[in-house]
Amino acid sequence: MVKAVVVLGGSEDVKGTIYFSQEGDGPTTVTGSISGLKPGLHGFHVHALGDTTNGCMSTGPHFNPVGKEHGAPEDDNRHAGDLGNVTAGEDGTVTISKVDNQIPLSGPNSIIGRAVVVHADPDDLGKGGHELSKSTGNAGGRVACGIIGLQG
Ligand SMILES: [Cu+2]
Ligand SMILES: [Zn+2]
Repeated sequence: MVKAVVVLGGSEDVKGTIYFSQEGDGPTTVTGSISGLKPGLHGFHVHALGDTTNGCMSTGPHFNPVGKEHGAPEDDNRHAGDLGNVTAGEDGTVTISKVDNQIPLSGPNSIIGRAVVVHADPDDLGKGGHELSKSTGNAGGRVACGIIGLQG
């Protein structure tokens, strides 16, 4: 079992901790919670770089090791980092429970050392018809991020 953790920061109000775990070559389980969000949907992605020297802006684009377009988690044509949306309740909190096959914690496409980014707006999952739909899902600003690190 490989485990990883992300402590989200980068904005005044939004806080959270996200956990990843993977058994062998199986799917990766994502759990955790976020608080301080505006109620509603927020894009939730793995970005390519674990670089927060310029805040969340320096984490690069969506992690995309095999050169695909932006999409929904269940699409074949998606960035590996496309984890869709999280939904904040009226109190601004989210409890995350996802399982995904494209975010391994070891091997050449490992997400260790990369970043999780939470966005201001909904991810349109590539289907919004906006010029940014096929690259970012037009999910708006980056309200929180953190670097994915190994956990014991
Ligand atoms: Cu993103
Ligand atoms: Zn994407």
